[in-house]
Amino acid sequence: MPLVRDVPTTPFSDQKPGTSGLRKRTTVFRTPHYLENFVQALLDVAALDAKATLIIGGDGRFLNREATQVIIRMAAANGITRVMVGQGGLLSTPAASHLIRLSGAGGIILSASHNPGGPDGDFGIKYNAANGGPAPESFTNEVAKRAAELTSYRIADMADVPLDTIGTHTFDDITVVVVDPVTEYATLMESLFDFAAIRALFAGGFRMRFDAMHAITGPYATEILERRLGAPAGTVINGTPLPDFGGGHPDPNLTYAHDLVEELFGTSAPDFGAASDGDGDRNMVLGTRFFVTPSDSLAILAANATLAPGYATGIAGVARSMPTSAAVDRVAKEMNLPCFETPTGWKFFGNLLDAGRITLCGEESFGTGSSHVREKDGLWAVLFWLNIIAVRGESVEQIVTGHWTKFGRNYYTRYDYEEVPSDAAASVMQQLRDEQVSQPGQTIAGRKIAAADDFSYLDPIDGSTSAHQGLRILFEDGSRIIYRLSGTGTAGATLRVYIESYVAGPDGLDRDPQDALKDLVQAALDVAQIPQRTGRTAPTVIT
Ligand code: VG1
Ligand code: CO
Repeated sequence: MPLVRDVPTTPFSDQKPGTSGLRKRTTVFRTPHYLENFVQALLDVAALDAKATLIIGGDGRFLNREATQVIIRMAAANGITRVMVGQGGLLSTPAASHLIRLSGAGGIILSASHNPGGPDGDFGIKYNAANGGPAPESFTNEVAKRAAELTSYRIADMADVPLDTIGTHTFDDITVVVVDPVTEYATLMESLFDFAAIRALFAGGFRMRFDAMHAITGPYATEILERRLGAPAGTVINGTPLPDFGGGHPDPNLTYAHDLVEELFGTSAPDFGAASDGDGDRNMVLGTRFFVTPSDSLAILAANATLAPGYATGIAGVARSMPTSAAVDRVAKEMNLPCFETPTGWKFFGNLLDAGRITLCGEESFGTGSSHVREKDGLWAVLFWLNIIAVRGESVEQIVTGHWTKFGRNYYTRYDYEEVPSDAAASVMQQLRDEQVSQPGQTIAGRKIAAADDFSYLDPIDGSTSAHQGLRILFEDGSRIIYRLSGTGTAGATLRVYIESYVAGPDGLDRDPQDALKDLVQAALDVAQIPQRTGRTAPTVIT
């Protein structure tokens, strides 16, 4: 029996209330006892049965390996007898979710998602429950409370686990099963999509580029796209996970996935481009010189769901986060499907998925997913698109413009102001709330306001309420302006402004979104006095 030590520590109470895990600068996680304190709090609140299996894996960023070893030693000291971990300590977030559902009672995911990594970047840790999804707010608030009162943690004195060696490693008190991180996930994808049709597509000369951004999806995309689906070698770029993501910002958007965007908008552009984020749960989809907004992507997947074998019998319903455009609502209406509007963050979809009320869900922030796991899933969305392209025999652009012709187009843009001083960001929100600057009946940018509120969600499954989820200005013509503060930033505050306007067509469907939304964007900035209050004349990122 290895020695179990009770190590004294000072309490840390750093978790933002309501967030699904802890995301901080790597330097903060390297503060003595900091990681251990949080892990002890997680293990205390999770209170796993001794026979239960704990799944552990991360996105390969700096500290992933060391943290994995620490968690295993702490699991052993806390009476957990079986742990399953991805080889090298790696698992994408959706693959971890799948493994938890297959063989675990819960899991610890090491990632700060799309935030940069490395010694000067960010690190993160979160707990997923037995359904494979991010733990609910009640759990995470309990963890934050526990972390703030802990004065010691338990850790076993045991040898390092050979994380690179697949197989079962037995120690005195704990069995550690090291698995290939890709195999089970790839099998799940084969069960959902028409691999034969996609293979034929590639065999017919269809050209694709997948940018793994030196993050976790490299090994997954290489195995699935190049090996199982026969896409030519080199289809996957930046495919080796690196501790600092090659110095990049592993966020698949038009700003950060620049290699991919340059190629897809260049002269000999391939037919299809896609990228995923640090931990593999996000996706960006591009056609030849054509960008698909994530909100449209969700709507298009819903409208075409039955083309994929995994959804051939139809879908139960759909859900989108509040700031996501209402494009999917129109599809739901046409298909006579239930449609839910939830606060930002995947945990709200979990209850609806568990209850069988929805099959597909998504967010404007490049996240789409389904009932196959309880996280959003980047590569899944990419394979779904490939399946639809293969069956319909149309280009990405044809599929999207055809969709607009049928359903109309929700023009959409998001402005992000990153690292704004917290008090300035708070004052923007406070002013909007207090002074009630937007009133029903008032006209902004030629549009009449129908309602203005602070979004609150009543969970139809567990009856819990989540209030203050974003300020909304809703216009009579269906346009919307939304203001929200990010819950995932690690420095200062990130202010997000979401702007949407609907055009039914048949005219006016092919405008540039920034041009189509110009007046509404200006109005959104004016109403919130963003330049005056934040000193920012331009956003950090426009999507
Ligand atoms: C952002 C996105 C949100 C997403 C969250 C986690 O949150 O806007 O839609 O669910 O990141 O995604 P926020 O609070 O910063 O707006 V990930 O890929 O970091 O798990
Ligand atoms: Co992510």
